[in-house]
Amino acid sequence: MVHRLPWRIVAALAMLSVGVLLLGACSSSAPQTTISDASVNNDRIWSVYTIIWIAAAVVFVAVEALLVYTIIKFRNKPRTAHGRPVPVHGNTKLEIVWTIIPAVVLVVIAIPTLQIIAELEKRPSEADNPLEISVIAHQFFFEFRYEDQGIRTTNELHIPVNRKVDLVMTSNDVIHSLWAPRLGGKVDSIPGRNNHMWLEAKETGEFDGQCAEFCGVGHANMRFKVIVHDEAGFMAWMDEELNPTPGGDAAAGEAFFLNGPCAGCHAIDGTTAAGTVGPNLTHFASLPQIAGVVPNDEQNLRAWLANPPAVKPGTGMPNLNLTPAQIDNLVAYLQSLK
Ligand code: HEC
Ligand SMILES: [Cu+2]
Repeated sequence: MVHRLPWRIVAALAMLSVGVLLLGACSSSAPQTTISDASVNNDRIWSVYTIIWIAAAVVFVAVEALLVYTIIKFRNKPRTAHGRPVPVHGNTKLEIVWTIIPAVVLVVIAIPTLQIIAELEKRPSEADNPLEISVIAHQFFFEFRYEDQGIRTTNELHIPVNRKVDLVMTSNDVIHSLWAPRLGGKVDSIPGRNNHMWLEAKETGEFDGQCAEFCGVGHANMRFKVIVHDEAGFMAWMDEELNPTPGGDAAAGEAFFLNGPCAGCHAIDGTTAAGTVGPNLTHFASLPQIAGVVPNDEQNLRAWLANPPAVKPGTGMPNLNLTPAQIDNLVAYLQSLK
């Protein structure tokens, strides 16, 4: 018997370290954690999570205590044992108790859960002064339209802090799902249907998000960012979108290319862009023509980016509804790809 002991210790240590590692993964600063209080809606979910966690911990301790007690109390005692254990059949009192306790636990969990589901499903009212944004999912990028303000963005959801954002979600093709784990979600975008979801960020900053519903070959690249601004920053952003300062920023263009829809279809060697639907753009600036139809100059590149099918009818590159600022940045970046 003694020779088994080290193995048990090793196994116990291994389980302990796995547990510690798993707990480490719960850090609320991880970029994709749902255990985050960066938004009001995640806070609400977290409050139910806490209740469930405590209930589970109590049940765990009680059951393990009973188990350990039983193992010790009814263990095989070689010196006193004479024959088999006494067979027992049923114990009505015990069975009633262990039916009622779980029922009570489930009710305790169900009440706040249902309350919070209802709260999260409810559309913000006028009194909340929500910012309404339409979300149109495409293979493989998200388009955000601020209809009242006349602004459109791709893969960048700019929102103000401490204000409810009312997202009206649909899809252009297949089912997608918008999910920014630290802020909340996820709700499906379904063609021909408007789904609703609200968010209220409590912190400014940048938050990662992605499509959470397998939607085709570009699914893994269907990422987006939520940029939460303070009140003044949000106004400044809107202002810049509506009246972009001329002259593009190549670094911003590159960031947009790699994180936006472009990388889903195009590859650029030496970067993470590895799409295969469209041409490889590693040396785009050295090409004589754009899409083989017009000379490769700045004006034509702007026209191409603004609306490819208008330059080359039937082309496989869709109109991505880029904003003037995005086009400026992309032109600066693409022209640096010699
Ligand atoms: C849905 C896939 C798709 C997406 C998304 C896409 N493209 Fe394209 N792109 C294509 C295809 C296909 C072509 C080839 C068009 C043709 O020749 O008819 C192309 C062509 C181009 C060309 C001309 C290349 C050449 O060799 O002449 C440029 C430049 C370009 N895309 C830039 C971009 C940028 C910048 C983005 C992101 C804003 C982007 N594309 C997003 C599919 C895509
Ligand atoms: Cu998707």
